[in-house]
Amino acid sequence: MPSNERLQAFEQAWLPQLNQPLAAAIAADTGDDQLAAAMQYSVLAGGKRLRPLLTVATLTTVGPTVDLGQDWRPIMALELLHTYSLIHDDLPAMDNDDLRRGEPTNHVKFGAGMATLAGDGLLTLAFQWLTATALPPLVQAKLTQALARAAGPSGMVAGQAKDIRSEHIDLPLSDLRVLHREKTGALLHYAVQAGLILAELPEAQWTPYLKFADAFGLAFQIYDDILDVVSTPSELGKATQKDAGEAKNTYPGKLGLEGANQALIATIEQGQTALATLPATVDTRLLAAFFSYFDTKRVKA
Ligand code: GRG
Repeated sequence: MPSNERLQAFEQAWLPQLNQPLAAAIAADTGDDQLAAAMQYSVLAGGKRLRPLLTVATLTTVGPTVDLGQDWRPIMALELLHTYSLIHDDLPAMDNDDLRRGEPTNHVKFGAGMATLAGDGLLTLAFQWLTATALPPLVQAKLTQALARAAGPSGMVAGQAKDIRSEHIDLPLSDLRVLHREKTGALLHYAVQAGLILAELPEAQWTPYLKFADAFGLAFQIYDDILDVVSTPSELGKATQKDAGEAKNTYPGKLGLEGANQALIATIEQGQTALATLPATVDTRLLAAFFSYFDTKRVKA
């Protein structure tokens, strides 16, 4: 089966299970109706659910059959946290964007104060959901530690701080890689790590999976930068051509579109090489299929 079809079949099998309980679960855990509405608005606005899908794919690859049962909330916690980061990133004090996931941004709809609180609520609820089920206490503790490290001041928040500070400053490519690793890569790293923790795979066996995750994360950001240049707002559901306008540091800005596409192809190859180092008994086709998300033909040579 071609990779893109494998990924589509996997998405079709899992998205309903991941999405269906979300609205009611957010409402059940939120003590204010307007706040719940603001939180639900962005979570239900139609994201790809790439991060929880990566967690389930890792679990499927490592473990036996996956039955989320009552335990889907620890997996969707990451989507809550990711959505918080988008809401806060869009705020007037940050990127000041009006369109996200094809809809008006949270602050356009609810005002900046309520949007800030919707983000705060989602960030906090993510940690509540990590520890809300009957998973073994050590698994809960490891998930909590790993998500805090990925999302907080040693990960995504640090990357966002660098991003804000480096506008109108020309960063060397090596610094840009660090920024991307923190801002975008850390949550994708965690997405795979969460699958390894949930599967209770011994840490000595984690390296190839995490190398795959880190290559996927860098490729994801390079592709996001490429799409900003080559797409229209209606294709992406958000503003485009923003990076150049704001003199942001990007791969296309530093290497040109073709150079960025070459870097994307090389990064995908690194991820595939990492998967190839896993024992032959591990079926890596599902994780490898995630690379079909990147259309390297968007940029004509
Ligand atoms: C506010 C602390 C804080 C951090 C914000 C996520 C983020 C950090 C900034 C968003 C800016 C950006 C364009 C990052 C590039 C990668 C990215 C996170 C894209 C959006 O993720 P997708 O494509 O979105 O998975 P959907 O809507 O499908 O979930």
